[in-house]
Amino acid sequence: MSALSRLTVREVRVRALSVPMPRPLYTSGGTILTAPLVLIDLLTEEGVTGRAYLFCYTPAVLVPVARLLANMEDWLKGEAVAPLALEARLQKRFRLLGTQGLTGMAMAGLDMAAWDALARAAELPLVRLLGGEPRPLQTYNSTGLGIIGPERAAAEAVELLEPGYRAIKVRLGYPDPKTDLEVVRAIRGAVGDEVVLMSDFNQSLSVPEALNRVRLLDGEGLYWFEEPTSADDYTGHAKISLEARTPVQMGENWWGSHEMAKSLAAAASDYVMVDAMKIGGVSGWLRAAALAEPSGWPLSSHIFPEISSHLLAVSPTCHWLEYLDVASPILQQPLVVEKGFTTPSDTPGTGLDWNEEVVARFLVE
Ligand code: SMN
Ligand code: MG
Repeated sequence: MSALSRLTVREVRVRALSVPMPRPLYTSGGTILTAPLVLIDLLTEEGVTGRAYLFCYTPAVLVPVARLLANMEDWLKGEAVAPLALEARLQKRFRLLGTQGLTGMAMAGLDMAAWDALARAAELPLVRLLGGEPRPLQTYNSTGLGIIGPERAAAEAVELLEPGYRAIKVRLGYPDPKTDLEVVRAIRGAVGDEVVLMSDFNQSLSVPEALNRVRLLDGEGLYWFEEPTSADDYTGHAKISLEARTPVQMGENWWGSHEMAKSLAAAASDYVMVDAMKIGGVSGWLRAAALAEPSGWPLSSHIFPEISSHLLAVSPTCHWLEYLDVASPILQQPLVVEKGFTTPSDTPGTGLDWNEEVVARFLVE
């Protein structure tokens, strides 16, 4: 019998960390100064450990998410490391409460850690376990470039391209629409016409405001308009998509593939992007990739570049990998982006091994 068929959960080890961001993220939807991360180590009776991290957005939920995961340990001990079976069990446990928000985050973290354990037991990188091969994925540098005004944005854009990227993303949604225009023009002036420039409004506009903003910015050569209005307003997004010549991008806030299906049915956006955590881990991502495939919806990732690189490499409509780095300080082998391309790690699992010395420094609880 191979090791793969025998993995049994022994322990769920959870830690809460506050990790400094290389560049703080100022969005029109809020500011993130440090990365609140929950580290999950899924220990098995067979000695293999699966690992994953969760990005909690705000320190206010960091310890609660860690505590929630610890509370779930008793449900998992002695169970087989079988992500789909675990998901079904946990869905049942949370039926009355629901699986959006913190419960969904915890479930996704366990799913990612379980898949990591399976891939390690099979001695395969996740991408190979899923039937794919590591291959270079076009990657945009999404670090920084927040709501910092035209001059600073132009200078930062140049810095972000220096490692050899050809694509970056600017946060927009300034109170005065004219500032959005000034920022885009300042960046374009500094980086030239060839650079792919995505934009992200982080849900900051009402639909009528977004329609105005789109008219103002449509001729500026932006690659996409991301989340111009509330993430759950699919008809609003559809209206904006119809009006805009620039493709509309959204999806990072879908909690699971069911929400994605509703958004696709409403033709809310031209492009789609999924967040490995909110979509439900590896299992959720695979369903999302299957939904995007029949109509050829270009699928990009949202943060979590390490595991997303494995998942995009097996997604039929793979589009862009977002590189927004929050975990590299705590990793033994941070993800490498080479001249704007990322290749999934070729070691067993998803490529997450903690640098324990650094982890200890950022431990909150
Ligand atoms: C974003 C917002 C908050 C945290 C990380 C990233 C942003 C993005 O919406 O798409 O990069
Ligand atoms: Mg976004």
